[in-house]
Amino acid sequence: MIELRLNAQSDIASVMQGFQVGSACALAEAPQGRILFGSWSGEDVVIVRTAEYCWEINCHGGTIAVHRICRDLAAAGLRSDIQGAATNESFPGKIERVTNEALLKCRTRKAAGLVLAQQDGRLLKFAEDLQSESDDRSRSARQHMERWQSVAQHLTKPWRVAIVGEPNVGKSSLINTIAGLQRSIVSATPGTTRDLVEVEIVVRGWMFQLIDTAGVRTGSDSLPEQLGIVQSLALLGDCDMICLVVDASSERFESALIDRLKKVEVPTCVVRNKCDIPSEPGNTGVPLFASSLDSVNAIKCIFDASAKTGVGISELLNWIADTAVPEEPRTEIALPFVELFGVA
Ligand SMILES: Nc1nc2c(ncn2[C@@H]2O[C@H](COP(=O)(O)OP(=O)(O)O)[C@@H](O)[C@H]2O)c(=O)[nH]1
Ligand SMILES: [Mg+2]
Repeated sequence: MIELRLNAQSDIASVMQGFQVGSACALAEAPQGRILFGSWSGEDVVIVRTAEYCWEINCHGGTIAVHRICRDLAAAGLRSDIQGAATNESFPGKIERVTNEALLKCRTRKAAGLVLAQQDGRLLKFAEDLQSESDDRSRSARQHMERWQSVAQHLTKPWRVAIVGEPNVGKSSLINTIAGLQRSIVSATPGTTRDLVEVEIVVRGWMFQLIDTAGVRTGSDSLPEQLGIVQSLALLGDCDMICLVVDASSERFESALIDRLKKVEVPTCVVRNKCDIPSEPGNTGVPLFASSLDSVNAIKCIFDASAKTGVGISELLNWIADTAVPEEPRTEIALPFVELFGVA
């Protein structure tokens, strides 16, 4: 709700000309307490005269709509106050609060730099673009939102990468090797005495959490079942990528695995671990496995690696970072925080 106070000299008809009042009663003649329905540059509003020179303007559409009306009123030289539970925070105030809260949660210099840069008025401009009456402007703002929302969200929380695979293929070893190579581990949750369950790492200034699914509450070592669990996590927005580990030296697969993989929509890579071990003579599993995987859409990349020698680890980390952030945000762009603009 916006409260508008005029003074005795104000010509209500001219200052409020932005209002299109649907009711028969003109604004200037409206008695106190009369509810008038109308619109303000396309925004539905309900206006009530609460005192001789005082008006209540109610609109929906959240803080952006309120801010826009206040801006128009200010441009007409009018003083307005925003009141009421739903809108007691102006949109610029909300931007400041959301970005300050985000800043506190940033754990890399890059994330903090991007969040800080958002405080220069660009989010307000972006909000106006979204609300614009020009189709082109609002369409391109919506496209911008779809493109950058995930990056905005992950400035303050890591992307989650589930490491799945049959027992003994080397999932825990891979995580341990990555943790050992990566100097910027942020946190590590121990599972058993040997295995890490979750490790947070930084790649190119972005945060990632690697999750050892065998260690994580799945209660199941069966790979198809693990994938089912990961898939449900993904549906909950709790898993952004899957890294499927197979043993390159004795590659084998069940059809249940392929069936499961076909249902997975999360970007997935296959790591053929233990590539340091020479393949068993006559092992035909490898090409067979690879060609079966061709039918799986979610699989974007297959590469060889060794948790023992470190071969292939940087490729894996590159794939993870490229998948999360296919295009690095330029410092001047607006990053649409969900808290401000909702979900695209
Ligand atoms: N030669 C070789 N051995 C590996 C490699 N990765 C894991 N291992 C061994 O494979 C066994 C199972 O590894 P682990 O990480 O516990 O597998 P997980 O059950 O999938 O977590 C262990 O004895 C590891 O030392 C690798 O890249 N090369
Ligand atoms: Mg393990």
